Amino acid sequence: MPTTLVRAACPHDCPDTCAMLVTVEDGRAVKVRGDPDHPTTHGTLCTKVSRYPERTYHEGRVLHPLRRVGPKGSGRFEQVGWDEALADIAARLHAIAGPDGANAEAIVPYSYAGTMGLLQSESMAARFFNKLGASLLDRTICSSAGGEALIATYGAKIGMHVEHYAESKLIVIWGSNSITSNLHFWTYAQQAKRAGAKLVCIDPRRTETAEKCHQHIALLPGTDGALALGLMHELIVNDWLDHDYIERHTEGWPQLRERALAWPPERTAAASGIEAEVVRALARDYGTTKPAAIRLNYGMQRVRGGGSAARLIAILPCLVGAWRHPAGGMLLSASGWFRDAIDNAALRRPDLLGGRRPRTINMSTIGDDLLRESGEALADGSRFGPRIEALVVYNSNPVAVAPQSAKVAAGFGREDLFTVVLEHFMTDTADLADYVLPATTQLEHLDLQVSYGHTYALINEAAVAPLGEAKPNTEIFRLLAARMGFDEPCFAESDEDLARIAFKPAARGGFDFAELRAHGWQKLPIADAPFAEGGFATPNGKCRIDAPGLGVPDHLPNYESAASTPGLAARFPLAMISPPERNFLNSSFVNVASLRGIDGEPVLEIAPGDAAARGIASGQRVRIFNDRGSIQCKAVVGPRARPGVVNGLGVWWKKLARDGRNGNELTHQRLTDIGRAPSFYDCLVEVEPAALSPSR
Ligand SMILES: Nc1nc2c(c(=O)[nH]1)N[C@H]1C(S)=C(S)[C@@H](COP(=O)(O)OP(=O)(O)OC[C@H]3O[C@@H](n4cnc5c(=O)[nH]c(N)nc54)[C@H](O)[C@@H]3O)O[C@H]1N2
Ligand SMILES: Nc1nc2c(c(=O)[nH]1)N[C@H]1C(S)=C(S)[C@@H](COP(=O)(O)OP(=O)(O)OC[C@H]3O[C@@H](n4cnc5c(=O)[nH]c(N)nc54)[C@H](O)[C@@H]3O)O[C@H]1N2
Ligand SMILES: [Mo]
Repeated sequence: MPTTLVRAACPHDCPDTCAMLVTVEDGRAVKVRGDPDHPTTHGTLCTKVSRYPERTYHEGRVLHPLRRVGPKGSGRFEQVGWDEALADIAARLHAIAGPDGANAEAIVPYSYAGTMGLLQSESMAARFFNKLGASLLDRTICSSAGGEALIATYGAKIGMHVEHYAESKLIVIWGSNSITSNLHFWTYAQQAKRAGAKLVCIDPRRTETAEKCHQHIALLPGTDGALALGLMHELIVNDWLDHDYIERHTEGWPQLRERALAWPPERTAAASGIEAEVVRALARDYGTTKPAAIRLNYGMQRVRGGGSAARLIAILPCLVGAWRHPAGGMLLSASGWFRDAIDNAALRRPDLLGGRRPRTINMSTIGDDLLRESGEALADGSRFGPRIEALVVYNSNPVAVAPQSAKVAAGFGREDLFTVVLEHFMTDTADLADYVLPATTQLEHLDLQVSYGHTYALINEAAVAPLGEAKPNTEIFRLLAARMGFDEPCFAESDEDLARIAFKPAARGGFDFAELRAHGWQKLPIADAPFAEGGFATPNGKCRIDAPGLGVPDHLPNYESAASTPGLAARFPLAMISPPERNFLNSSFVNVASLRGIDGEPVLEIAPGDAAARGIASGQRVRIFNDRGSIQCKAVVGPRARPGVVNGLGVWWKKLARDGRNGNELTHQRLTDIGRAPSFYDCLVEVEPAALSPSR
C-alpha cells in the first residue's frame, strides 16, 4: 500500500497556524499530525484539528451541488449537476445586476475565516466580485476593534515574537484563554513558568488557563480600559516609568498622564469589580519585573469600548520600556508583519472595479441590512442603496455566528433573497440557501497560509483528490466567472499560478515560492526586539498615544451594564459572555460528534450565589433571556463564572441545540467604538429555571 507524507498547514482562524504532516494511504488521508520540525508547532496539534480526517470524511460532507426544492428553510434540496447549477446561478446574478450591471450592488459576498488561506479566502473570489461590481464587505466580525487599535497605536498589527515569551519574567495573559485558543503560545508560557516567571490571567471567566496561572483577576466584562488606566496611575505615582523610552518613542503621553491620574486604584476597583489592592499589586509586578510581556487576545475587545481598551493596553509596554527586551512587549496580532510580503493587488485585482466604488456592507450588521428596503434612511443620515437581493456565502456560517440571530435568520429566510452557499456541510446557513456548492477541505486543495500569532508563511499541498464533486473555492469562482462571460485572463489562472504570485519576491519583502515549497515554511526576517529603539510602523516611528482622529483613549463603559444602563440591568442583571469552546472553532467542528462532549449540548456557567438566588441547580435546564430573545441551556454551577457574569460557551450549530438556537439569539448589533465590530460580550441577560424543556 503506497504511503506518502504530505506537507500541509492548518487553515483555521487561530493564531497558531500549525504546520501539519498528512499521512496518505492509497489516496486516503489517514492521519494528520503537527510537524515536529516547525518551530512554533513543535509536533503538536490541538484536539480538534488532529480530528481533521474525521471532519474531511464526515458522512455529512456536501459532495454534490444541491438546489433547494421546498420552501426556504424546509431543508429540501435536490442534487444537480455542476453545469446546471453554475448556469442557473450566473443567470440569476446577471438578472439581478441588470443589463449594464447598474444594480450589481444588490449582490453581496459574505465570507470570513473558515479558511484563512490566501488562495481559498480572497483571491479568485475577490476578483469575481470586483469584476461584477458587487457590494464590498467590511470583514469586522472578529478582530477589527483591536486590529484598528493596534494600527492607531503602533501603525500596524505587529508585536512580539511568540517564541520569546519563553524568556519573559512576567506574562500577563489578558482576555485570552490560551489553552483553548492559542495552545502553542501556552507551551512558551509554561517554559517561562518553569524558569520562574509569574503568570497573571485577566479574564472574567475562570478558564483552564486562568486556573494554571499564579494569579487570576476576574474583572467585569468590558472594564479592561479602567484597569489599564488604574495601572497607569500606579506606574506614575510610584515612578515605575521608563522616561527615556516615553520621551523618545511615544507621542501624546502628557494628555494621557493627566487622564490616568484621575484613576486611583479605588476607582478602577469600583468600575471593574475587583479589589484596589489587586490593581496596586499588578502595577507593582508590571512596573518592576523585567522583561514583562502581555499576551492580549481578541476576547477583551468584543465590547463597546473594546478598541479604546486595546489602545490603552498597547500603550503600557511603552510606559515601562518593556519593548527594550526581546521577551518584553505585547502581542495581539502579528499579521501586519506580513503586510509587505503579500501581494494583495495581484491576488484580488481591485483594478477590476474599473473606477466603480460600490457601497460597503458591514458583515456584523447583516441581520439589519438583509431586512432593509432600497434607499432606506440610515442613522448616520446616509441612504442604504439597493435592497440586498443576492448573497454569496463562503468560509462563513453567518446564521450561527452573526449577532442578533433572530434578525439574521429572518433575513436569510426571505423567499425573495437568492442565496448561494459554498460549504463542506449543511450548516444553519446552508439550510437557508437556494444553492449549496460543495467545497474542498484543506486536505484537498493547494493553499498558502500566513499567521496572526507567529511570523512564518506556510504551504499547504493538496494531500488527496477532491471528494465527490467538491471543488476549491477558487475553482468555483473561476467557473462562475466563465459563465458570467468574464474573459479577463486573470480568471483563467490556476491555483498554482495564484500561489506563485501571492507573495512578492523575497527581495521585495516576500518569499520565494520554490523555497517555500521545498521547505514547507519560511520565516520573516524580523529583529528580536523590534521596537527596542522605537521604530513602530507609524510615519514618525513613534507609538501614538494621541492618535489622529481618535485623540487620547479613555475607558468607555459597556452599552449594557449596571453602570451605564441601570434600568436595563434591573430587568437583566447578569452580563453574558460567549467565548470560544475548546473543542470547536467558532461554529466549525460542532458537527463532529466526538468533539461535542459527553452532554453534547450547550452549557451556561453560572456562579453558585447567582444560581442559588434563582433556584438553579447544576445540570438543570435553564432559560436565558433578554428583550432580543431566549435560549435554553444546561446550567453548570461552579467557580468558572464570577458573580454577576454568566458564560455561554461556543457558537453552537443552532440545529444541534435542543431548542434550535444559540447564544447569538441574545447578542445585539451595536458596534465597537473603533473598527465597526460586534460587541458580542456586551450583553445583559436574566436566567431562570426552564419549564419542561421542549425537545425537538
Ligand atoms: N479552540 C478554539 N480556538 C480558537 C477559537 C475557537 O472558537 N475555539 N476561535 C479562534 C478565533 S476566531 C479567534 S478570534 C481567536 C481569539 O479568540 P479569543 O476570543 O480571544 O479567544 P479566547 O482566548 O479563547 O477567549 C478570550 C477570553 O476572553 C475572555 N473575555 C471575555 N470578555 C472579556 C473582557 O471584557 N475582558 C477580558 N479581559 N477578557 C474577556 C473570555 O472569557 C475568554 O476566556 O481564537 C481562535 N482560536
Ligand atoms: N456569540 C458569539 N459569536 C461569535 C463569536 C463569539 O465569541 N461569540 N466569535 C466571533 C468570531 S471571533 C468569529 S472569527 C466569527 C467566526 O465566524 P465564521 O468565520 O463564520 O466561522 P465558522 O463558524 O468557523 O464558519 C466557517 C465556515 O466555513 C466553512 N469552511 C471552512 N473551510 C472552507 C473552505 O475551504 N471553503 C468553503 N467554502 N467553506 C469552508 C466551514 O465548514 C464553516 O462552516 O464568529 C463570531 N461569532
Ligand atoms: Mo475570530
